[in-house]
Amino acid sequence: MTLQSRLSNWVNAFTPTRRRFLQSASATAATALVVGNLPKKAHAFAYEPYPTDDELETVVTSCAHNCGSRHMLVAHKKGDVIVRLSTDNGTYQGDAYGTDTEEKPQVRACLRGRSYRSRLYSPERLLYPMKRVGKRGEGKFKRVTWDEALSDIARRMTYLKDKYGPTALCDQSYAGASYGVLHKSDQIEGLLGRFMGMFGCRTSCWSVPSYQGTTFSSRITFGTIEDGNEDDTFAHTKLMIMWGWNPAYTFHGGNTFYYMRMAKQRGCKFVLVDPQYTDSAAAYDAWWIPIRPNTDAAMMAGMAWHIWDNDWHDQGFIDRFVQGMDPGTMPGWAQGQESFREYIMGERDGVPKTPEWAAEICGVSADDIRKLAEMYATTKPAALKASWSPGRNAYGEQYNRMASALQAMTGNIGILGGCAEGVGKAWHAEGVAYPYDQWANVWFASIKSDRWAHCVLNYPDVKREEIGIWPRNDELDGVIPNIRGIFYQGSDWFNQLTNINKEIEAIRKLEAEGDEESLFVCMDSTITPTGIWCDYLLPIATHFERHDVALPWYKGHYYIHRPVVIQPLGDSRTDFQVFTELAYRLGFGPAYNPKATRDYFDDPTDVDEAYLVDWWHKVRDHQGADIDWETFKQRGVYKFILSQPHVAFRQQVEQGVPFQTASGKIEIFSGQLAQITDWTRTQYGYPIPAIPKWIEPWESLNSDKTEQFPFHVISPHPRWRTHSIFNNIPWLRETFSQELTMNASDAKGLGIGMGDTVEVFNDRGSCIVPVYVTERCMPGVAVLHEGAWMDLDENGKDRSGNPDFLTLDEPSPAGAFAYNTVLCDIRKTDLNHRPGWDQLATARSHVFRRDL
Ligand SMILES: Nc1nc2c(c(=O)[nH]1)N[C@H]1C(S)=C(S)[C@@H](COP(=O)(O)OP(=O)(O)OC[C@H]3O[C@@H](n4cnc5c(=O)[nH]c(N)nc54)[C@H](O)[C@@H]3O)O[C@H]1N2
Ligand SMILES: Nc1nc2c(c(=O)[nH]1)N[C@H]1C(S)=C(S)[C@@H](COP(=O)(O)OP(=O)(O)OC[C@H]3O[C@@H](n4cnc5c(=O)[nH]c(N)nc54)[C@H](O)[C@@H]3O)O[C@H]1N2
Ligand code: SF4
Ligand SMILES: [Mo]
Repeated sequence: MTLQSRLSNWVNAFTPTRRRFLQSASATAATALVVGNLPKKAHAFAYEPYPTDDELETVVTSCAHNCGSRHMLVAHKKGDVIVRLSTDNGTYQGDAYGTDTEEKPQVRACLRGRSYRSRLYSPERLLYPMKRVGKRGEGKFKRVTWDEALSDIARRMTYLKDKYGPTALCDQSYAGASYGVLHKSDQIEGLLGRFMGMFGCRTSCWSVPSYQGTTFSSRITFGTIEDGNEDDTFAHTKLMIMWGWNPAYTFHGGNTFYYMRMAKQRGCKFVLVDPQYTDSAAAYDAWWIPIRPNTDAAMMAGMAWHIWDNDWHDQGFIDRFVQGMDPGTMPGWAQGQESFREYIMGERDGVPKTPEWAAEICGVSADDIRKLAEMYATTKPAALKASWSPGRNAYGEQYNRMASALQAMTGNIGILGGCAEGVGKAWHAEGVAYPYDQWANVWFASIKSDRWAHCVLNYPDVKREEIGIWPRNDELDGVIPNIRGIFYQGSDWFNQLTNINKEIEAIRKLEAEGDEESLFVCMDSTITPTGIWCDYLLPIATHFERHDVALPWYKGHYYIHRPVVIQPLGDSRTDFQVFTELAYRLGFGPAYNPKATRDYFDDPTDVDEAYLVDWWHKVRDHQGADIDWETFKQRGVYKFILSQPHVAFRQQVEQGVPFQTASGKIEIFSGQLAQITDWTRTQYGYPIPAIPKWIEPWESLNSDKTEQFPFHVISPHPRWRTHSIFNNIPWLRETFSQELTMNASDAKGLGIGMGDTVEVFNDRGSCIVPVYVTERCMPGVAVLHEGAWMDLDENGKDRSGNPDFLTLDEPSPAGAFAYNTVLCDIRKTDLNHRPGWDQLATARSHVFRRDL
């Protein structure tokens, strides 16, 4: 027998033909009949076969959310119902089926995107405006009309502004609706900021949970957050160090894995520095270096020492492009101040940051630190991809700045196959289609985002540095905001910010002052944990139900058209419609949405299209897109072909264009920081050294607090969710579940076995979750993914396993959320874990949908 026929016999043996399948199906049905003794006719098939694509209408659109990428979804619909979703197959930009090249890759959806139908039509979908009737957090609402909801909200906004001033309402919108050009949710370009700014009442939130430490580092060092290469450059690297980066789970671009596999095929070596051995490490056969969380800056300092000690640094690069790397590159005005090299070699403080010194702190052996330093300094080109997670820590900014120093001292910046990330924003998209003018991002106070509860609880006895007030040049400078309410738009921040118990305390404090004295509004497409704590829930049309264009996330160079695929479900409206209508009620409708008239609330079609057409003109004029709007709409996607791989700072390094810093150089010694004299008058509040330094975090495996709380919890991002989005989708929870991952020796020490349920707790809170026991996580560390929908029991204990009951709301000076700076203890419990609200869907929708 040939191999071919052996194979086909083998395949046939396992593939039921339709006939065989029908026979066995009716046999099962017949058996059931006998058992049930019902004289009914057996049906071979309980439902109609699926319609084929040619019976359906096909519409190209994109997936959404703050998930690390932006992929194509293709809706196949019957009437107004999406019956199937597929993704890019190469044809939608007019190419042959299967086109998928290095220059023009397909943007294929991940498992979350492909399950989107179940989010769209989920029982948790919010269909009507709802008004709270129980206590905050109790989850009791009644259905109201839009008119009732918006008149009451407008009235209460006016009351709060008049009584408590222009800081009374806090904007906590975030990136849930991110990366559309028109329907935006975020602090800087979002629709809510402009709405509240025009209204004249807004406390904004300036620190970003994702990467404030990293952003700070990129801006201080390079003068920009656009320090990223496009993903195809990874295919050209010879050494890839994944530092706290797990692209198999947390995407930072749509096709990262494809290009990294290409690098692997071309002989690239991979290293992972991470407390856990990740799927990315497994995929690329990486050398795993387990590191104690929140000690990365120390390990990097040890590497820098070893590189200098062996003269492996690129002095030519340093002399041309870097400020303050060594005494010779210090600016004239700062002569005599400590340079980075002096710090590392211990010339001022008498502590050389040797690999041995670092090993004590980070738990990696000095030999391994030396080995990695040598690999990085002697392999050209080499990519040190310093991801955001290790920066989501106390003094996380120091880790990212230290990484930039390593990248610069080895001359791996601005070259193909190198890497300067950092934030990693690469190709610059034309991002805003709605009126973005002098009213955008107007605020009357701006604070570190996870300090609102602290501010409410301690008002007015709060020092400006405690909440990181951003300075102003007017009489409002330093005014402590009197926060009386929050608008959540595209954000589940009540569930996602640090120290949820403190947020609960704050919201209850306001509630105790009476219903009129505060206002919490949640605009979302589903019922969310945040919504449960709000006074109004406003149903928002999803990106399948409104007209927009999707931008790529931090990487990628394409646009995807998002038509109205189906009509908005229930009574939902777009965010833009809601703000426009509210603006009319508050007296500034025409200014807020200049292309609209009052009937925009009923039909946004022409106005949205007009904004998008204007935007496409900009794309054509500024970016050279060579098709018109109608053709773009018809194809659904426009992929730019770049003349060469996009490498950040290529022009600076190849042509001597100055960097965007004040000195025009890569500032390892920051001129800006060096000149600050009164830190309390900056948004940072507390001192930050002018050069990158190791600073001991307030809790870690090295601190005394381990006697009480011996485990360090990190909370990376889940593969099966985008933060909290998709937590209610059973399909996705069948792929992965919320678990506490811990080392086998630790579990044994606690008498805990695989699958046991534990309580993870510290002095801030606790949560209940099952355990996954493994060797893939280093001893002393426990991993608990962020984004579970908090689910409090009658004793106020979270049964969902949400790590933000454990995190501290004390941010790093530069604003980094310290999500990964958490000690805790773990004990076995009889309490049961509740994985997702959909288990209670019937009960929940009853509570939410009945008329109370
Ligand atoms: N412990 C811990 N906590 C963390 C993190 C961590 O690492 N550890 N990471 C943090 C990070 S980096 C982030 S970015 C945050 C994310 O925090 P969030 O931004 O709060 O998280 P999401 O779950 O993405 O919530 C977005 C919400 O927007 C809604 N939404 C989506 N589209 C639209 C729309 O068009 N309009 C409106 N009005 N709503 C829409 C979604 O339904 C969802 O409820 O979480 C942070 N929390
Ligand atoms: N699937 C999915 N993808 C996403 C998101 C999502 O929710 N789901 N969210 C998106 C968003 S908004 C963001 S901000 C990014 C986040 O992107 P990242 O910050 O890169 O992602 P994380 O998953 O938090 O962490 C990545 C790795 O860092 C490790 N790590 C944690 N603490 C430390 C530490 O102290 N030191 C070291 N060396 N390693 C550490 C974790 O074990 C994990 O393997 O992801 C984006 N992509
Ligand atoms: S990575 Fe994000 S945009 Fe892409 S399919 Fe998954 S959830 Fe959707
Ligand atoms: Mo994020």
